[in-house]
Amino acid sequence: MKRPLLHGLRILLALLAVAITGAIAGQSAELSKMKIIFDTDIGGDIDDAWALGFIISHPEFEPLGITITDGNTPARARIACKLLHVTGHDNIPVAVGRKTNNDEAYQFSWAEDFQAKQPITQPAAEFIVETVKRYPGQVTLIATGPLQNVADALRLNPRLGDQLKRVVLMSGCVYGRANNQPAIAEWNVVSSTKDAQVVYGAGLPLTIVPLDSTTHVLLREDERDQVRNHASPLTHSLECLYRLWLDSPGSRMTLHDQLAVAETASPGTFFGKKVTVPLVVDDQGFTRIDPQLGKPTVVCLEPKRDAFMEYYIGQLTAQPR
Ligand SMILES: [Ca+2]
Repeated sequence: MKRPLLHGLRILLALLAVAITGAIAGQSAELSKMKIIFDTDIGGDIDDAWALGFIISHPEFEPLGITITDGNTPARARIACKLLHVTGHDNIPVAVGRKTNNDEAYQFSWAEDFQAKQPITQPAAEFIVETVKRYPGQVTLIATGPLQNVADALRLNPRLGDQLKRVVLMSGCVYGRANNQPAIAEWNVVSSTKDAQVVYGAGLPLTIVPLDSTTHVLLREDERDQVRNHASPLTHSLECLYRLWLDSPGSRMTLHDQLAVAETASPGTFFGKKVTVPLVVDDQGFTRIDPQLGKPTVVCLEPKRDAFMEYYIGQLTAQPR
């Protein structure tokens, strides 16, 4: 073989080796990511949008899809679609759950004319069932809204829990809230109590982040400034939605849903205490300990506020401007 030809062949082989190594490395990085489905009532309280921002900016998550629950689900879905589109995540599908009313919320105006990314036609519950089946034992479901979609998925497949890696809910109130306030029937439970009863009673690998924890974690103005001043497409969108949500200048976001995302990303890291107790949802929407009827549920307590906030804001502001 002539020398130049041999040299060329060597270069070609070296390039091929680099390409193969890169592909394997890329594939194993993808394999090691945490597969998640995020079920959300985005567009009501502000924490859902900021939780979705957390999810798409987190390098260790592989979001398989976003499912939209409760109330005016098509309008909520437009917000999720727009947030994904403007941040370059058109590849993440959005599936819409059943519409339970025609409510309007100020945040809906942010995306009311948005068309560039559309939800998929498959309903949310079917999407959950099929996606979990495709990756048995690998998917973590994070749900931060009323539980219609998760309950509907369980109605379609009562054995769903056997295929799920983990379910993390922002949900419930077990012992009481911040500032020694008593336990209440928490919104995500009481808005759709029968669905919550299905989910809590299904024997899922269930962890909840309840009001006991979340009511301790409010956004400070300097922390909002940090996010706003980063001025990326993501943080700009989150600030726009925040302004639409504000009903008075003194309002502050409670980071309910983001704490559930943080617990998913790094189990236990941001809570001083986790207990496993037998929980039921009663007919009034309270999450109560019931040793006879309750299913074992991990409850996250004593949030480490500052460590969590540093981690959270660090993720939101790590995105390119
Ligand atoms: Ca929510």
